[in-house]
Amino acid sequence: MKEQFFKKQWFLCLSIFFMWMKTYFIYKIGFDLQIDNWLQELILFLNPLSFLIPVFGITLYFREKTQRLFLIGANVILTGVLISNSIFYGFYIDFITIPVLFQAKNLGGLGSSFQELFDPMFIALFFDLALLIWLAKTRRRTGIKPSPRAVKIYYMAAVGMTLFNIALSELEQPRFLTYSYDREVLVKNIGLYQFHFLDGISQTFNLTQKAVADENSLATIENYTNADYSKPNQDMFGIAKGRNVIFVTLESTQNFVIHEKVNGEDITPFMNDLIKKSYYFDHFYQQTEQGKTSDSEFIVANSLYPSLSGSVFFTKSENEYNSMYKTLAKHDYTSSVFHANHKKFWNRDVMYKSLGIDSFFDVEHFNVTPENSTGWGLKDEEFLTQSADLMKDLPQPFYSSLITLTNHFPFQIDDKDQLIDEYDSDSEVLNRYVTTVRYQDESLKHFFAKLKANGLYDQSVIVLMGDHYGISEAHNEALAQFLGKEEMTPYDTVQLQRVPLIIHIPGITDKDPQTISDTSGQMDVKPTLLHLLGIDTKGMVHFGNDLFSKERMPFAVLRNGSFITDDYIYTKNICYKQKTGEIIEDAKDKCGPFEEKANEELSLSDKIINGDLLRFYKK
Ligand code: GP9
Ligand code: MN
Repeated sequence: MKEQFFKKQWFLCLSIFFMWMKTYFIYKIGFDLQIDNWLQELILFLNPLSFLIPVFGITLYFREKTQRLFLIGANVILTGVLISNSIFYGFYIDFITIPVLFQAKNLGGLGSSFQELFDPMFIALFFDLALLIWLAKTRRRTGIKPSPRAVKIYYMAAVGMTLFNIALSELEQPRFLTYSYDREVLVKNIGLYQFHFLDGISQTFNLTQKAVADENSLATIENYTNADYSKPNQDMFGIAKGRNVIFVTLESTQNFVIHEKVNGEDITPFMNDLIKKSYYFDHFYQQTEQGKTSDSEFIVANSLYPSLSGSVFFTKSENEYNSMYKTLAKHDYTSSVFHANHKKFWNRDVMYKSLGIDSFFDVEHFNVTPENSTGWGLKDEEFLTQSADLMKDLPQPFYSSLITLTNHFPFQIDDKDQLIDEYDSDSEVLNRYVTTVRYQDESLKHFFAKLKANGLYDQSVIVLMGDHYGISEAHNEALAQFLGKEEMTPYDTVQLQRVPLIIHIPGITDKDPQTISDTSGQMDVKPTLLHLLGIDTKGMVHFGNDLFSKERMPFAVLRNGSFITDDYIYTKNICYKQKTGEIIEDAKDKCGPFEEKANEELSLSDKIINGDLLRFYKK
């Protein structure tokens, strides 16, 4: 009976086998999944089957010709899924989600590096397909339909396979499904195709959230945010009252470049010097996800977590928000963004309106020539200078956000702008990165000089913040060399999510500079700045806390569910000592309570965004 089944259904069995092997092959060569033991390897090896057996099994109900066509079609589609994920992973160290597909025009960085990322090995993924097509054409059909009993047994085996897969995963990593914020954990356990399937379900579920939400949905969240509010520190509250805010987002700038040298030369001499006259947060984490720069803008504006999939700028631009811009408007501030890219990039033109930003100076407002451009467009030096000119004519007080661009992958600058040597490692990307960071630093120096010259400097607070990482885990080997480590662990990867936050208040911070090492994150920027400007955030529905408040608990949650406190770092189901990276065995006691808080914040924030709950906020 069994043999008969395999004999009759040889085309189905072969299709499953080929696709299974191809999937495992891409798991191994296309992604860099951390596998710690044989059980994890076994799960990875088996998990494609719990998708392929049931889905390909549908064809047991088909006529043979349709069956062959379907299986060949499915092979083509799934091979496409494998290749596109592998290319995407090579660039973002992440898996494709449905919203990402709708922002395809933003995958600009991918375009320029497509050739680099296309592995000739991908061609091997088509050999089986050719063989299947040839077999389908040349081999006669057996012409016998499987008996209902055979189909039943087949599906029982399929269900058994899926349950076995989940049971093994639970055994290896208890409650892995509750860690659904981490895509790598999901793919490793339930499999790539199953992950896409779940992503589809969760996107659909999110869409229904708005319709079922009402005022009560917001009330429970307000209980949390009100209890989480930290009172401003009276010595700091309002110290910058009435000043302009000039907020510069430093593209792809990670904290590891600060106070660091290449060939004996500082990478960030200007910022190193500025830190001596500013408040500098050296344990400040970026909390962005797939929306990159747009996520960092979203976080700073709202103190809400960005979406797990895609960019909120695209998926939730129609929502109502109580952004910092809207609060500032109530205190007579005008707001503007300066960024020398097209206004539609990241859907900024639409989202900025929802956030209540008064004016957007996009690329059209700048004088851009081939001479003053590189990589992604207008060079930072020109961008900042021209922005300072435009800013001078704005009604004051203003909040201006400036987003730099030169230090963006692929990190290219002209020879004459290269002020230090490239780094020397196997990663061209990291080697060039230090030179574009150095260039950005020089541009900032000129920008400050310009602000002093045009009179804005003394009446402003100037904030510099890195938006997200620039060097991904794909360059771990070179990073380890750079940082003088043997290898990079998940603990190191979390530590690398630190970006600089520098708050410079002329006349104040130069007299009393501070380096603050409490754990903090981009979510904390909004309450911190508003309190410095003398605007209390009590009653606002947002997360994050004033970094100067004495009541604040040092804490930062990354969007994938990892979190950091002054004592611990929790990531990939491991609890580490924050200072030493030592693994803590009694993780449940130490990291457990914070894990609950981290997950609660992420889920409440998701509820606000998916339910568009701030439309019910009446204050
Ligand atoms: C593009 C700039 C860079 O306008 O913000 O975007 P990123 O790729 O870093 O999100
Ligand atoms: Mn960016």
